[in-house]
Amino acid sequence: MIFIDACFGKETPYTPVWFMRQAGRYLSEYRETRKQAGDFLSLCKNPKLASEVTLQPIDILGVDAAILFSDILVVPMEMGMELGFFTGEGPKFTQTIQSDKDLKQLRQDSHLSLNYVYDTITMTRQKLAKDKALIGFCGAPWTLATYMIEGQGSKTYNQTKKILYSNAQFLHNLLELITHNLKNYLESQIKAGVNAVMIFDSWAAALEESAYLEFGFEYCKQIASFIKQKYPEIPVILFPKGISGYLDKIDGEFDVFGVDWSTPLKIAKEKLGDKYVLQGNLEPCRIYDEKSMLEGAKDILDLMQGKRHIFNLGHGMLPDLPRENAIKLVDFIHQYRF
Ligand code: 1CP
Repeated sequence: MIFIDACFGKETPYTPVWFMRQAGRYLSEYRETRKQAGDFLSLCKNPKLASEVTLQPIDILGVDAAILFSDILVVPMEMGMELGFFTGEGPKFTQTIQSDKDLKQLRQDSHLSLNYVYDTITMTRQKLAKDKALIGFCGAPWTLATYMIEGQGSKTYNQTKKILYSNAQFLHNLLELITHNLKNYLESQIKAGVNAVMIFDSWAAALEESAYLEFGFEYCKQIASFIKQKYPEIPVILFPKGISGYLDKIDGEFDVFGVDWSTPLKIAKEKLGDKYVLQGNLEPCRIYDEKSMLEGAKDILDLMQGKRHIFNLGHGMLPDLPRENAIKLVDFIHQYRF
């Protein structure tokens, strides 16, 4: 698999490419399958339909890897938190985690209730071409903790940060519990058939450097080490979004560093390019305009020269991006010669 070879820094005939959130509302096929499922959570819990959606970008765009269709929030949900997805508002938990009593009620073994995810993986791996990789994923402990404490997405993360600065031990206890759940969850995904795993720390930039290293990145590293020690053949990708100010502090046992669009790729290459394969980092909004998109892609490819690089966006596809351009982008990357 070209994608897996690239994750380990091996030479490949072309730069492999996939897009974060490549399955989603910008595809009419996705909207149709979601309608069939009823709603977003029912789609996640229906292995046959979730597998269909996972495969759509492979057929439509021709990307080199599929990413499991699910959501990072199924883990807190199966730890015992009631979750709803509301149109226009996004995900919301009915209760939030505020006290030791709340913490005690959370399950340690949520991975035993996520069979719908593993069934989606097995079904998808059976249908996926042998040269295409299947990526499994989870949210990072810090990013999940923000949803569990705030109850929903947040602009300021003030409740989570209030706890961080006034009751650090409580936050560490929660992060440890989430980390424990995620290790077992990713291991179960690997046993079900994923070829690589990715940890999304989407809200890393909410924290100052010292706080992120202690409450965020440390737990990503623990999960990565756990996976690498047991499954050295499975690449681990970390995506801590928005931490370009202290890339020199990044270390740990993982294979690929996901570069977000706000980080100049040149700087990521200088600071991390020898230690990790880099994945990224086209600004997704460039896809609105073909010329801007191809210019941005060319700059990235010319900088990386087809070495130790996986092409991706610097964050997820947006619901109104034109699919025709996304198809052209994949072609452009596959045709590019250095
Ligand atoms: O159909 C819909 O309207 C629901 C939109 C949607 C989709 C398509 C949500 C709700 N989740 C997903 C799928 C999803 N989520 C994937 C599928 C695989 C793929 O990439 O194609 C993945 C990997 C995620 C991961 C995810 N969910 C993240 C981390 C990645 C990122 O984009 O930063 C986060 C933060 C979430 C939470 C979430 N789920 C959905 C929404 C709208 C949100 C964000 C809420 C917020 O703004 O806080």
